[in-house]
Amino acid sequence: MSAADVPFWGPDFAELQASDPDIADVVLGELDRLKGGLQLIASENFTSPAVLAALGSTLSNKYAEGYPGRRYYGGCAEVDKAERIGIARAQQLFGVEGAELHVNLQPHSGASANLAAYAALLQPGDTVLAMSLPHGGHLTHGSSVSFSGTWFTPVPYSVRADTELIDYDEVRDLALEHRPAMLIAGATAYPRLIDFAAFREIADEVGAWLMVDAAHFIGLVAGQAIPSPVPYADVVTFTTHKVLRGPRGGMIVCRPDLAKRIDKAVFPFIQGGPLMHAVAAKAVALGECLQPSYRDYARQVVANSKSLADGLAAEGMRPVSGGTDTHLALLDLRELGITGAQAEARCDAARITLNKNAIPYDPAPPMTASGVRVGTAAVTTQGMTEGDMKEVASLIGQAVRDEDGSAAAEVATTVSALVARHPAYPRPA
Ligand code: DSN
Repeated sequence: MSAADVPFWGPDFAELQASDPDIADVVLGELDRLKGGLQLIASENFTSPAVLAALGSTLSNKYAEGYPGRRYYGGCAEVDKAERIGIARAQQLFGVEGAELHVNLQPHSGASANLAAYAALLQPGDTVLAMSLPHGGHLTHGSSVSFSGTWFTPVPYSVRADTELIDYDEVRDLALEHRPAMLIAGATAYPRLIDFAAFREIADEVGAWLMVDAAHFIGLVAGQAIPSPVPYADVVTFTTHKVLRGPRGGMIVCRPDLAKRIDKAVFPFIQGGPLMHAVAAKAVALGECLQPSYRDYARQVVANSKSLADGLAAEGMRPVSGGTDTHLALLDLRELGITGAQAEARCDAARITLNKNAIPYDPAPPMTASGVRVGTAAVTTQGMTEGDMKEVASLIGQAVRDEDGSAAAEVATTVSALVARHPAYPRPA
């Protein structure tokens, strides 16, 4: 195709600079921030240029309420293709031999996916048994500030105080006592594998639905680095932008007999028109996950996470539960005498981005917190391996101990040198 044949469409940065230099500066500033520092927020990643191209495409213009072949608007032939391709890829990626899998690519976010699952399976007031927020759950798992704790009756389960692991006996006891309509497995700050078979058994014993919120770890499932919840759950909800490395958004997979309930809950119950540019970008990301290189990536994410947790332990930060099996680690900072909020701010000053996080049974309030959470999805995308994680751990150790800020510039310089060796979004050769 000659240059003249390339269709004029999509992201044109020169056009943005010419027509809106203020926002163009923000875009460049954010790219500098991403490229110039260490990105260790466990729920973030670097999407590929192909995903970004689909996101910036003219598919954003299209109204397509409904589902492929059954839309409330004309002109949907092309976006129908994108959605069908994405669904087929998700079925290939997450499907289990011999069983059909229904896929909904339209939730705008993980919270929307969860709201749709509640709407599909529950009545207002129903009881939901889920991990408590301070122990690693999510706002949509029953917090009083979310629909989940306001319109439904939450019963929280915790992790054990001694092992900091899910106590399946407690989950079962609570289920038998409260007879929930739904059990939720899945968390935002739980570094260990979850026993989905145990959850299934408890759900069956009390006649509850089992929803798995797999947002954090679904990318590791896609890369076959950890076991899948799909054979056990009635419904699996997730975001597409964490380890999965797609665009910001949500997705649901479920048993085929729940397909109509889930689809109707997503549209028209909680959402209107789907974001077809995001649906297409999800399809691109799912295609990338089907490549053999993505399996190597997922395995490396876990190897890096273990290495980073070990390195941080050597720096005096205690890994909650003793370590990690996934992409994230949660560190207790109390032995260092600093709070999570202080550590976050000191790391920020050294161009290391991570987040303060409550640890189980945290004596500090959430905005202070006694811990930090780190994840290795983004640094692994930029090609870092276990040896780099040792350096990252040492840099975090130096940053968090930097009480007066005098070391921040020097740590930042070393961070810059490290990320320059593994550039995010390198210029094409
Ligand atoms: N806010 C996300 C996280 O950081 O884990 C979960 O939705």
